[in-house]
Amino acid sequence: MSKSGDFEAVAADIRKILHQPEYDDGSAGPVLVRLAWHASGTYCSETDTGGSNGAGMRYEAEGGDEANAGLQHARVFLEPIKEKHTWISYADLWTLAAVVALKEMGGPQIKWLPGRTDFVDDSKLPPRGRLPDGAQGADHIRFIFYRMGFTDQEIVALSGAHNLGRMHMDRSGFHGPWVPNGTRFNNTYYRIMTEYEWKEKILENGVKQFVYMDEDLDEELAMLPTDLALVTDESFGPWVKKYAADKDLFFDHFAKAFGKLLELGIQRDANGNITNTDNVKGGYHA
Ligand code: CCH
Repeated sequence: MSKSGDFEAVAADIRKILHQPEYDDGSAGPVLVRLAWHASGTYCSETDTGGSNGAGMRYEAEGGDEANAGLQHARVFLEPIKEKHTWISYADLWTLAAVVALKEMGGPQIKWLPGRTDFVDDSKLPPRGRLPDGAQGADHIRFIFYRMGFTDQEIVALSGAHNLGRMHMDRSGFHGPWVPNGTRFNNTYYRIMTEYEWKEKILENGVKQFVYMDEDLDEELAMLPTDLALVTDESFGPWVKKYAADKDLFFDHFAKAFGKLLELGIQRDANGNITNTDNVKGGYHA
């Protein structure tokens, strides 16, 4: 147990659970980043619903969305930390874990503010289907990310999180890592996206993705149709090229966009205190 509000103590314990030799490529980091993204990425700016506040993914209504398959692994990694630091909300823990993991994997420092609660406001619950479908193209990506209030540049920057981790057939239906070293944050994703010749492949489950293999690789690399849609799109494409050429620019833009993602749906006063979580009627606490 730590003193209430000692986020540094929580961050230190998050660092300790990142190394998971038995899991995937040995790191919990990528799936923790995805947990924070899926918690936040349900936001709709027009209706002010969804977002990380409330940590609704703990419950079937949101957690059962097929897009969230596999994210229970991330929540299980974090459970001992929640048990030790009981005062932190799940919503803060999930978002902080991503920020800590990104930094530990060599990524940029991302601005993070606490204050989310685990109060689930039924009127803010996102309907299913708010998260992107990797089988689609540029129009779909815009439809999903514009709803959250992101620009084309921010969409391309955020997509660079696919420098991390891998796809799992039993979770999403897709298979394989995007880059050879998916536990280090880098701009490799953009570089290989433009440099390599990606071939269409239909997996045994009928799912279409794109792959690349050569003799120096231990494993075939993979791209989603949505990933490659970024290269050919008139407005996304120039940002892919810029981030491929300039890692610092990518890190800077990624840090800003990811910080914005974690704040979707959260209103704060001048001191950074959240102003829209109190006095909500009709919800429930964890
Ligand atoms: Fe993603 N992502 N993502 N993604 N994603 C998957 C895995 C990760 C899409 C589809 C998929 C973002 C945007 C998109 C991560 C971070 C981000 C998988 C494989 C699919 C499919 C899941 C599995 O099988 O385990 C699509 C489509 C889009 C946009 O159009 C954004 C934005 C972020 C974060 C900023 C990370 C990290 C992973 C790896 C997870 C792991 O378990 O290794």
